[in-house]
Amino acid sequence: MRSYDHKSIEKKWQKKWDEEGAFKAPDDPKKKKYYPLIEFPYPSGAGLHVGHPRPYIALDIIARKRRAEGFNVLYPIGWDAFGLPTENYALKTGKDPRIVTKENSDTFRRQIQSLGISFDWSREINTTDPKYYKWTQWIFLQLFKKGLAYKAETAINWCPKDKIGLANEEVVDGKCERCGTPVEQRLKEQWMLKITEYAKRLYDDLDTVDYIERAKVQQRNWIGPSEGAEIAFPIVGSSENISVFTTRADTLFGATFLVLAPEHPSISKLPIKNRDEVAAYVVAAQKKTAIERTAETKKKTGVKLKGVTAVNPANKEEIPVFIADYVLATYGTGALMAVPAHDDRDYAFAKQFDLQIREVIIPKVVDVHDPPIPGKKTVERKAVQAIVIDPKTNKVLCLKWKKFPWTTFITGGIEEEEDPIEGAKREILEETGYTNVVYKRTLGGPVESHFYANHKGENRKALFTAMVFELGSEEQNEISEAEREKHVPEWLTWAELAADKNVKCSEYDIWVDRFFNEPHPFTGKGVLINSGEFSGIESDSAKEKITHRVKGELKTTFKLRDWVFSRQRYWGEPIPMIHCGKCGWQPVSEKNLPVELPEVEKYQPTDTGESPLANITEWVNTTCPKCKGPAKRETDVMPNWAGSSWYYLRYCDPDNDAEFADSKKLKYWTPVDWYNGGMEHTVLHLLYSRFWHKFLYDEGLVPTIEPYAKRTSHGVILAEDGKKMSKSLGNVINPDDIVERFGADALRVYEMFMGPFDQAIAWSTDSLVGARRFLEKVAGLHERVSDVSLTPTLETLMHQTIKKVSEDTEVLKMNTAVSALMIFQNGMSEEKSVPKKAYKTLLQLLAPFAPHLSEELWSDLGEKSSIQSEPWLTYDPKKLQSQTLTIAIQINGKMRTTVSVPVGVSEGEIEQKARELPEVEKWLSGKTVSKIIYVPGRVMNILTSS
Ligand code: ANZ
Ligand code: ZN
Repeated sequence: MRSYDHKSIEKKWQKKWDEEGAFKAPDDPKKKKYYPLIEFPYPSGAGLHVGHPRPYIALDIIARKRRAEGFNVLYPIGWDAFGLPTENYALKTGKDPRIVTKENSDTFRRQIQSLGISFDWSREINTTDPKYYKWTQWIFLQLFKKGLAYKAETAINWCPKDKIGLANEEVVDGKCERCGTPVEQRLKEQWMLKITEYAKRLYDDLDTVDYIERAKVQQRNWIGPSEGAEIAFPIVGSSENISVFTTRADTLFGATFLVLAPEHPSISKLPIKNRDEVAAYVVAAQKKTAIERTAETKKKTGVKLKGVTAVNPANKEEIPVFIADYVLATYGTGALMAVPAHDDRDYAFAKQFDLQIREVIIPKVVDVHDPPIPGKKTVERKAVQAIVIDPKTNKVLCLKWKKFPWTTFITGGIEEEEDPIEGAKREILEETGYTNVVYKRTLGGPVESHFYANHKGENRKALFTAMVFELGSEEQNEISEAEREKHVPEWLTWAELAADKNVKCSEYDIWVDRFFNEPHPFTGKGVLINSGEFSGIESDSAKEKITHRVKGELKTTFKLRDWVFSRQRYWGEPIPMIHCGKCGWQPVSEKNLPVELPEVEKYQPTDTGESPLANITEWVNTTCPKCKGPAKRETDVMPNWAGSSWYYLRYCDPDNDAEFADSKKLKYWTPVDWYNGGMEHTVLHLLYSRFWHKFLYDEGLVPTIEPYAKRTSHGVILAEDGKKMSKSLGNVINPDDIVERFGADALRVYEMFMGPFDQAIAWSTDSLVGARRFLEKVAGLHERVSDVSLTPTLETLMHQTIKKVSEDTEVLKMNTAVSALMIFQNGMSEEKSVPKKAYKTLLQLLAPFAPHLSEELWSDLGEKSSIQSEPWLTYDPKKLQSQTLTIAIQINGKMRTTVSVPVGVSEGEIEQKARELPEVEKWLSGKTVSKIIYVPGRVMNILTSS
């Protein structure tokens, strides 16, 4: 092979692979299987862009490597073809979405096939094919039959432009993910899927799978378990109870009012006197999104329910009840007990409405330097800390201790009956001599402080209160001898105090915060006060005890919401349900599946927000499956997440018309061993399909509890300008042009080499040229291949390369794997004759990356079978260490330095290497080398004249 004619090579091998069915995955349970999966694409009208294949190529490398390792590999692809862009295109052009989908997927197929990816095309699927969506509908019916699909009027996110209901996940910063229009709230009857029923398992079972950590973290946060309790508050003069969800049952004694979501179902049943005012507020609240309603910064609004009083079950106090939009109907019980002393939003609300704020938790601090010593007795004390400020200088009066390296505020115990202000003044006088200080304020409630009192040999549990005083005059008494021996007073600025490492006061941060900031709630855990028999207990243990006392129930609530499964659009799977006036919602009989999407004239959603299907009366009107009376079909369709929730199962048995997939085939092929996809799908598709899979598992229809054993994610490829590639920006790179000019292999190698696989990176056609040159060099070596044996250096390099490529590809470090191949190629280029063994190794390691060229060069070597059928290479660990020698370098007989060189290098090379060393350069500068004496493998002595 002389020149590298990528066009003919690539065409030739693609044809051959296709004819031989090289990548067909036989259902052969005797063989060990491997199932890599990429997220099947949405075939858009724009065609493939160079970002699409990045994951396809990466997992193609894995797929090809696995085949070489002896696995039976299923690497499938298909089309996730329902969705808005096609529908919007149909809307604009009047073209049937079926035809548009066919054209687009034909283009995608041609483009992907030109890249030589080893997909098993015989298993291609298309979610818009009635033979496929028959089973999507069938799974929906199973969900319905198990009570996991239900219709509910819910406030949904509504995009007024797209005229479509959006799932929470499709709303980004309060705007429609597709078009950026601000989202409104609308009440709409929707099919919902009860994904919340699986919340705990979806959360817990993440421990059983090998997902990229950030995907796990995102799913965990999205599912968002919150451990707390449900506690009932009776309503005075009514049989209603208002149940609240709280994560802080320890604060129950501080619950001074209740707040209900405006949509709370009890509102209609409560004896409310101001109904009109309440109704008006409810209407206004429903227009807002959840994000707007719960924003911390927002001014609180709400309405008091006049005539309604609740009873705090802990202390039997009667407390008022409000509705406010910061409480969400869909979280917890849709009602909360407000504890303004310890919750920011409740605090803001209480300030706004002038409601009672009662502190029930105080902070607890433990001295880090002198923590309590277990076994020592604990003495409880009340104490004050006085923060004395000199208003002229703004300095703080502190004590510098003599026997300890401490700086403290003025501190002292106070007696039970003593007035704390007087006690503090007494301490100031005793310790500093200042006689004239003026009390200013107390810095919030006390803090419980635990430490070991060194001087007394006992543990202390002190209830500290901090007070601020101002120096009235400089007048100062003599300080007693005893006090002077302990410490001396000193004025410090706040900055000096902050920089002082010896501040011996565990409460310091709390006092500083309260000194400088507005009063605000303490939201941390701590010790209970004002809580009857529970006072003195710590938050964590109080939660359970108080819940128990008031007959509440410990409960875990999840942030995850049920999945809005209806779309009032056309291009989706019809929801196979029929509504009968007499029998209610009835499932379409399974034998009548699929409910095919009828052809329509216009794809415009109706102005009432109903699906275009609602206009086709001959389709809508049908008979009730139960009573055979007249009934109407559901006109909503499924969201574009439906078909992708189970597609990986269909690949196992794509043509089955009797079941969604044969159970033996599923048992053999599933779970997916390695699934790569975009991070943007983590809480959508990835979570949804885990939910469907678990449901199917419960039905005994799939063999594993999780669909995907492993999940990785790729970074997107940006345009050359660093922006997202998009048709509207005109910066899309079409792989067709690249394949035409440089070849699929160059594209493949470049996409793997361009940067770390998991990071976003900008395309660069210039850099692609480098990948192409590398392949040309590999091809160029061919004419120098001969049966010579390996040099020790090349042998070491060969084993190192096998190791590096094998290991790096497994963790998707494709860029460093390619660079190892480049180093190996470079190592060979230095040899006069290229040893055949090394060259074959290079081709085999390169084959998953650049399969066409590797096949070509392989067969040029006279090999009869495909390079694909060669087993994956292994390295010899003993041959990894490069055989290097250390040569001592002398100058005029004096040892100056050493050089390391591979075994077998020539004297000239050693000399050249030595001369490049700075130490040697220094000694030789201005001199002429007269002679070199080389003792092979040991010493080189450089002699100079003059
Ligand atoms: C009393 C309390 C006291 C609370 C306190 C917090 C601090 P997470 O952690 O996110 O699960 N809450 C309960 N239901 C709500 C709803 N439907 N809409 C808005 N807020 C709601 O939040 C749980 C806390 O959020 C609950 O605990 C409740 O306020 C509030 F010092 O109860 B808490
Ligand atoms: Zn009926």
